[in-house]
Amino acid sequence: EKPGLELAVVSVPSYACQRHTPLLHHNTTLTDALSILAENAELSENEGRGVAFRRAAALLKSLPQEVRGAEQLRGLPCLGEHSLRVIKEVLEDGVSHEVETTTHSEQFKAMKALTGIFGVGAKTADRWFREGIHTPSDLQRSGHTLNRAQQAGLQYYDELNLPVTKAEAVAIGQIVERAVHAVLPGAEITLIGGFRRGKQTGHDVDFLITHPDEGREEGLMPKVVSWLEAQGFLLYQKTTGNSYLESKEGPARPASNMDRFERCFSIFRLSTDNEGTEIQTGLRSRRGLRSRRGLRSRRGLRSRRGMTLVVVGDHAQKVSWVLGHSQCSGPRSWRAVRVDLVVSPYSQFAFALLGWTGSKLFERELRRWAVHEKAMTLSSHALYDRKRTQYLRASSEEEIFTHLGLEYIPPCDRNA
Ligand code: DCP
Ligand code: MG
Repeated sequence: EKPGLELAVVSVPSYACQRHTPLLHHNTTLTDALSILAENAELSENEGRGVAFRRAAALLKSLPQEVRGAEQLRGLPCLGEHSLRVIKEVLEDGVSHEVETTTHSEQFKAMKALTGIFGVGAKTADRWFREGIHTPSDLQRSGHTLNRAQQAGLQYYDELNLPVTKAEAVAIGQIVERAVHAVLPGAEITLIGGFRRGKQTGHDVDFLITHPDEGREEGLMPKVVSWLEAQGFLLYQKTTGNSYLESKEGPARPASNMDRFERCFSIFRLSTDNEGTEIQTGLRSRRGLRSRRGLRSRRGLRSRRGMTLVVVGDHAQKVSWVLGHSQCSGPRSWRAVRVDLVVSPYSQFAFALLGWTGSKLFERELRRWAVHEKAMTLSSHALYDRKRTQYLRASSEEEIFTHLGLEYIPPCDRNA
């Protein structure tokens, strides 16, 4: 026994939605290992296994200090046999054999590369992998017929796999706001997803749109999309209508986790050449590059045909431009960014906000808590009390937590 190393944790609740989980925590070596195994399970469509690893990782993220020995884990929930084995291995040897094997496996690498294409899920990627397609280039050469989303995903592959910065998210937010206010003044736009939880980067930018006068938001998305398209802001978009009312989804069975809001999956063309937009990204304007010529070598910028390597401060980004048939040969003045837009009626706004802030595991745990501990069903549209056979209204996230008998957890502590 090493005195003083015992975690000062009397009891840790077992649902992630009962805990505060900050973005920065003390056990990243362990959670990185577990996340790889979770990812591998999800890519192999073993959802149960994936969730088990995610829950174990989330538990470690919520601990107030670093775990240094397995004895400190005694009595903690969410740590299954397999996760414990991996944790012990990492604590003792610094690495887990299973994690090493996974990261080096051809299948894992290929599945990650292929599902990294926008519009490609695990099922499709697995089918291609079995045909010998391991990379986006293999796919391009294969001559497979791709849908519109996948074509865009392949075309902008490198850029869409660059993290989106907070500054870029803010710049996109300004464009979305202009678009929404041009077609519906008074509408409200909220940044949701990982950025609302305080993340500094994301794989996309998510926005929730609503209007205080219920009903005014109906049919809003096609108008917003038309405005954005006319202004040249969209490289790709697919809009799906609101199907909540037609879904006849009884309160007892909110069939899937997918909600039924009017939604737009898109790829934005974000200008990095705009004098008015201060974008703190590695991608600088052409004019900016020229005037900063003196800084070139210091910042480590090198240009080759079709390839730009930009290193700004500690934020190094490798960008291989997919110039395609474009006539321009210099560095491009815009980048592609994945953006999700969701429209919610005002009366469902609090539920939509809670459901779209994440993290995915936090959401899953909220729904599990509701069903198993409270006999309620929670979705991004509503909360239904099965015992009282009625819907419970809420105009804020705080009220929903209260209905669920949970302590309020702010967005920055939902990073489970
Ligand atoms: N969400 C969900 N279930 C889905 C889709 C979304 O619970 N099927 C919620 C949880 C997510 C949020 O919506 O946190 C946004 O989804 P993202 O995939 O964009 O995830 P994040 O924004 O959290 O992370 P990232 O930084 O990768 O974009
Ligand atoms: Mg997101």
